[in-house]
Amino acid sequence: MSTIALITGATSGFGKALAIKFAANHYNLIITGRRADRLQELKNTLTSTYGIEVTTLCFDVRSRKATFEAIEQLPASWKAIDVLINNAGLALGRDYFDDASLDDWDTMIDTNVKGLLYVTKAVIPSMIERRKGHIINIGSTAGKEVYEKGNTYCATKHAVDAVSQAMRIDLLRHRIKVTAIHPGAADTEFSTVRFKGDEEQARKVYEGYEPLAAGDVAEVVYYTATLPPHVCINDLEMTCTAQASSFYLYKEQ
Ligand code: NDP
Ligand code: 8X3
Repeated sequence: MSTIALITGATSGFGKALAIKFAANHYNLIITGRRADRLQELKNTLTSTYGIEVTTLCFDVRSRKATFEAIEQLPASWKAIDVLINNAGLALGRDYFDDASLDDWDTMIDTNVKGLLYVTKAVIPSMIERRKGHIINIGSTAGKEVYEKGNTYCATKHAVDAVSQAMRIDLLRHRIKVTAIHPGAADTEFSTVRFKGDEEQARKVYEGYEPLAAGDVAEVVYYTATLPPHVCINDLEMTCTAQASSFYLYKEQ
């Protein structure tokens, strides 16, 4: 079997673009998400366009049980995952700390932090056994700097940054690479989810400048995944040219 990548959150945005990029380069893929119809549609497209093999796993990364069950029931040949891309995640709300919703906080923490930990813990035994593997965590510029009304989303992405550093140290002895990629503003379904379906508010986030596209992030992730075995990009922040950091975004009037 050729190289296998598992991509979480492949039903949209970065995850979908990553699936297309890796499929175009002949990886066999395990694609995950909660929306079964989108997973099936993507599987059909990838198998017919690129002639690769695709397995879909439909589960919620917030559920420890569902996550471990989904990965444990994979046939042995599919368990030999070479590249794990922890991409599933979300922001919910953009509110002052005192106004923000506790439910939104729970969902972000459970998805962005605990979900990433569960998926990784379920996948790594076969990497450890084979002394080979690459974990790529999708963080954010929000994981490097906190911004107003970003409170808990920023905290979850700071956690992704810290966990990536910790994994890199603890998995050294197993020869597993750990890369954290921190994108800035990118036009995906991210803001529609954040603003709970308010398309107008979501659209405003990307007005007046050219944001990153999902494909830009996929290119960079693919580059980090295809370096020689002795080379690892540990930490990489990327933004569109109009953005310097979480604070500085130049919008044309
Ligand atoms: P999208 O909303 O387009 O995609 C998010 C993906 O995550 C979907 O495939 C969704 O699948 C999946 N997902 C969300 N919650 C869960 C869950 N509980 N269980 C399983 N899958 C889940 O957003 P992006 O592509 O932009 O976001 C991808 C990652 O990139 C996120 O971690 C985000 O925080 C990060 N990021 C985004 C930036 C941006 O500006 N867009 C910038 C920096 C980082 P489904 O709904 O089918 O479950
Ligand atoms: C998404 C980028 O700036 O909306 O992680 O937090 S931002």
